[in-house]
Amino acid sequence: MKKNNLLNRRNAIITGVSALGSLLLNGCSESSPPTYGNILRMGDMLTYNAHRTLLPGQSLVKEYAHRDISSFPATGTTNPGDSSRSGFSEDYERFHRKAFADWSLKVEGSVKRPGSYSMTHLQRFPLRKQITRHTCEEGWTAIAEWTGLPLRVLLQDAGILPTARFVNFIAYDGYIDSIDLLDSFHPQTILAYGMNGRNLPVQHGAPLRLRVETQIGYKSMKYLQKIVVTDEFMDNGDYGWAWYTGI
Ligand SMILES: Nc1nc2c(c(=O)[nH]1)N[C@H]1C(S)=C(S)[C@@H](COP(=O)(O)O)O[C@H]1N2
Ligand SMILES: [Mo]
Repeated sequence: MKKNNLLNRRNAIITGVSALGSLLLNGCSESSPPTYGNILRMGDMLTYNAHRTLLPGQSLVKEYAHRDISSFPATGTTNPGDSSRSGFSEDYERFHRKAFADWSLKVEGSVKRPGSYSMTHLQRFPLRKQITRHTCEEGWTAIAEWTGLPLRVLLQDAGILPTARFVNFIAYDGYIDSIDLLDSFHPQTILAYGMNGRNLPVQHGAPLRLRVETQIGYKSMKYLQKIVVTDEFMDNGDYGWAWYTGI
């Protein structure tokens, strides 16, 4: 490693530590994951601690060029409107039949203005496009371009309360998960309605999915139904996987 790189790296770490310091002062970050203490979830501690100590909270993951876009498998639930498969939702089937025209995203919990956002409303916010690599815990990766609004923008529009600490996501197929505020306010954490320049396809989470680029693939929830902001951590078990899986 060249001396310059070393110095840059050292500076990045110093900046990171001081950024973390100011976040701690603001009560915005913690050095232990909320699953700390649960013997079965000890793995969270390793990645969470390392990330939160060494990386500036808002450091960006790598973004790619259009020529890097790859084929993209669909995994887990690929259509909650299919009654012959697990994760079936009658509501989803109804929205799907009308091309999601009357679908809306509910936002509840520790926000000043709980309510629903239609797709037209969501698409009026400033958008972000990013070409990123998705890493699935099954061992494959794929690159796509995502279009959506930063989660931060939605949380600020709903008026996130100062007591809030976690953002929970509920999907039509019954998937429930959460991320902390540092990841929620990360510039690349977006609510995506577009993939590779088209509307998000059903197998990839239509009409709206989460992209948490700082963590492994299963945190990027598809088929979003509702967002609930909470002051306390709710442990949904993550289907036996780690709650925090920083990459
Ligand atoms: N609602 C929901 N979200 C989900 C899943 C799922 O089954 N249901 N699978 C997760 C996993 S394990 C991965 S790797 C990605 C897969 O996204 P893709 O189908 O677009 O490749 O979505 C994640 N989000
Ligand atoms: Mo995955």
